[in-house]
Amino acid sequence: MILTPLLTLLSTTTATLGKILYAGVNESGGEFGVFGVKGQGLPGRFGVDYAFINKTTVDIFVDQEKINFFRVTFLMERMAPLAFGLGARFNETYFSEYEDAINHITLTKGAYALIDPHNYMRYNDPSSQPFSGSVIGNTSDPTAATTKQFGEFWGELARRFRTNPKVVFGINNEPHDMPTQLILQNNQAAINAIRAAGAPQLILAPGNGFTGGHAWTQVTGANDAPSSEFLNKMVDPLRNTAIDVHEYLDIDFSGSHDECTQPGPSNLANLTTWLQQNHLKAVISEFGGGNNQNCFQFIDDLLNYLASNDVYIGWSIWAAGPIWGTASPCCGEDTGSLEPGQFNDLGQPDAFTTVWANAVRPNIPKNLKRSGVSSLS
Ligand SMILES: *[C@@H]1O[C@H](CO)[C@@H](O)[C@H](O)[C@H]1NC(C)=O
Ligand SMILES: *[C@@H]1O[C@H](CO)[C@@H](O)[C@H](O)[C@H]1NC(C)=O
Ligand SMILES: *[C@@H]1O[C@H](CO)[C@@H](O)[C@H](O)[C@H]1NC(C)=O
Ligand SMILES: *[C@@H]1O[C@H](CO)[C@@H](O)[C@H](O)[C@H]1NC(C)=O
Ligand SMILES: CC(=O)N[C@H]1CO[C@H](CO)[C@@H](O)[C@@H]1O
Repeated sequence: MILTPLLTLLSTTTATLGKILYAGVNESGGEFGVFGVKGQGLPGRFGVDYAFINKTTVDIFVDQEKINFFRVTFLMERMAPLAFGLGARFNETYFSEYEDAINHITLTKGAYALIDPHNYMRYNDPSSQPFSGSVIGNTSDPTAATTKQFGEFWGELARRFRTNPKVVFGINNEPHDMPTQLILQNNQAAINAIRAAGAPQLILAPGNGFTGGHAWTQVTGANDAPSSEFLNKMVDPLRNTAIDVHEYLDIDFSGSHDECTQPGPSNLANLTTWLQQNHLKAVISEFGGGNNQNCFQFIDDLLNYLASNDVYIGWSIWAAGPIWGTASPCCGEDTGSLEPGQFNDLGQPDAFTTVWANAVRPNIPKNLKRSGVSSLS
């Protein structure tokens, strides 16, 4: 019924589209306000502890910058409260606040929105992310949510968005320090549930090691198998799933240093080969760099590399969002967030005026995907 028209759209590709289909920015804030003490900020106050977007700045990004892609973070412990457990029962207040943000981006502005449960594939204690909380599907941990529950959660989320062609489903933010096979299982449960809900949109699936592109073919954590050994085994009946990759350009790939020293192109080379060999595509949904010429060059190099390699279909830089204040989501106190109209910790204009203007804006493709169901092509 609903599936049929969307599927019809899915099969119509437009010849004039560029190779990079999606380009944009992270909208971070929906996961804020829980850090420190266990239970802090749950459920939290909208507009105080957490917020999703500032509609005015989304409008600036779409109308003036012509981007078409926003990754919008939220916290699973708020969407599926601990009192209910992970699953299909949502906090309707939080959901409607989130839906309002997604609808503004997609229905009002016509851009694509990547739905991002910002949970590191963990659930039940976000107070010390990325390390707190039980790993989803850990059968040795009686307090852990199960893979089945994770599927139920995704089935419900997908059901609620299945008629909106402009959403993209991001399975989870940055899994790490867990068996790579379990990431595959959880990803597969999400894919199955999304498709069973009748939702045909693009899905982005993460790997291990904070889904770092540079480490795709490497052991991560204590001794977790490389993402490359398992992430080519996912099955999507609609063949509309891509790999979700994060790639920072500083010394330890964390995005916490001012200086860029890790070149994107050479660090992504093995991932690129793996994607080609496995006929897969990827979106770099997080990257970033500081407010300095060296980083501008590194970002420029990265975005040029993505543009010139077929396997990459999109990117979103970390991060804008309504409640960063002067805090720097990336790369030093002189950077600040990418939110238009704000200031950095030194009281100077934030990264929208510096990093975005120097390194991102010149790389925004003109022929981004503007219509149709989110897809690989
Ligand atoms: C749902 O979220 C709202 C807004 O944050 C909050 O006031 C309410 O207590 C939450 N309900 C549950 C069951 O968590
Ligand atoms: C799974 O749970 C067990 C028991 O709590 C714990 O020892 C183990 O570290 C957990 N595994 C992961 C990947 O977190
Ligand atoms: C890329 O693959 C080669 C060959 O397997 C390996 O020697 C090298 O360490 C890998 N590079 C990275 C960054 O993982
Ligand atoms: C939203 O963004 C606009 C434009 O930068 C700014 O003037 C306004 O203060 C912001 N609103 C909030 C609530 O931050
Ligand atoms: C630079 C930066 O803030 N990177 C962060 C990107 O988001 C993930 C998830 O919140 C963090 O782990 C990174 O530190």
